[in-house]
Amino acid sequence: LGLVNELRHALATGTQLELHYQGQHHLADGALVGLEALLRWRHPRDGMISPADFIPLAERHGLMASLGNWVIDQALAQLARWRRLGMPEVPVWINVSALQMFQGELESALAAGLARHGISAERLGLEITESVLLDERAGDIAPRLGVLRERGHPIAIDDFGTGYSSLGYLKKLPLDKLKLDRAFIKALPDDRADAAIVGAVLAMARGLELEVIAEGVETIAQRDFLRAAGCSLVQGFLYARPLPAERLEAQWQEHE
Ligand code: G
Ligand code: G
Ligand code: MN
Ligand code: NA
Repeated sequence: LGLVNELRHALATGTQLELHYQGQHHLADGALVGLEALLRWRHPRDGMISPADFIPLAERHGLMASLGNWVIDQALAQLARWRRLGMPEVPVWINVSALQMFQGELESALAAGLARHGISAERLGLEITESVLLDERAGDIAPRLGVLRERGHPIAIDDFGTGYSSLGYLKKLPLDKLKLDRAFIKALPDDRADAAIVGAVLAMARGLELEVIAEGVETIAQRDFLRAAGCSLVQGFLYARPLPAERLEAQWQEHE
């Protein structure tokens, strides 16, 4: 129970939690088109704890709604600050957990946050992990995502290709983007199966008029394969690592 109470404390004070931001780029010219917000817990004793470790804990102990609301508020506060500083006005994308989706407070938390910080919904994208669609409650998701998208939020399916869900949902859900999971990118360009899968996903996405972001792009060879295959957007260490807001600001100021 120690770690849970420490997470409660971190949430109550807000001081140990941070969002880091990773660029999403146009493959053609490297231009920044978006930022993914990635949650970090800077634990005073244990150092950085990955969200992969503490999000399940938050979910088990009923803390996910407040953690999710903290992320929403923090991302919107950051967008407001960047606007004041005259920084690039690209959308920030937050990750939305299954529990946040099913608990049903997401819509009101988003609306309240946008109003509080004076940010329009177009600036806050929502990444929904594909595994959410496996849940038996997933039937309710399409109309709810429809409402959020009508309000202006861009919507992406995250970890695409790993959720073992039926492709039928691509027809039913209101989506803007597919984020192709980095498991498929890792062994490119040599792995023929991965190359075939990536090519097929890109062809399908063109037909469905969805943009694809390839995740986890680390090498020039991967980038060149993706460019030749017609992928338009990329995210990964080759372009940028997730960085604290201050580091990004410093980079932007250097490039001015
Ligand atoms: O940042 P990192 O690459 O270690 O992320 C690990 C996992 O945690 C990823 O699956 C990512 O989607 C998830 N994650 C990161 N930040 C958040 C967040 O704010 N909310 C949720 N629900 N998941 C997040
Ligand atoms: O599940 P989701 O796609 O939200 O997870 C994003 C995770 O991927 C984050 O933990 C982020 O740090 C990580 N990540 C981002 N770019 C790369 C990359 O190029 N290589 C690897 N190995 N991980 C990456
Ligand atoms: Mn993501
Ligand atoms: Na992903």
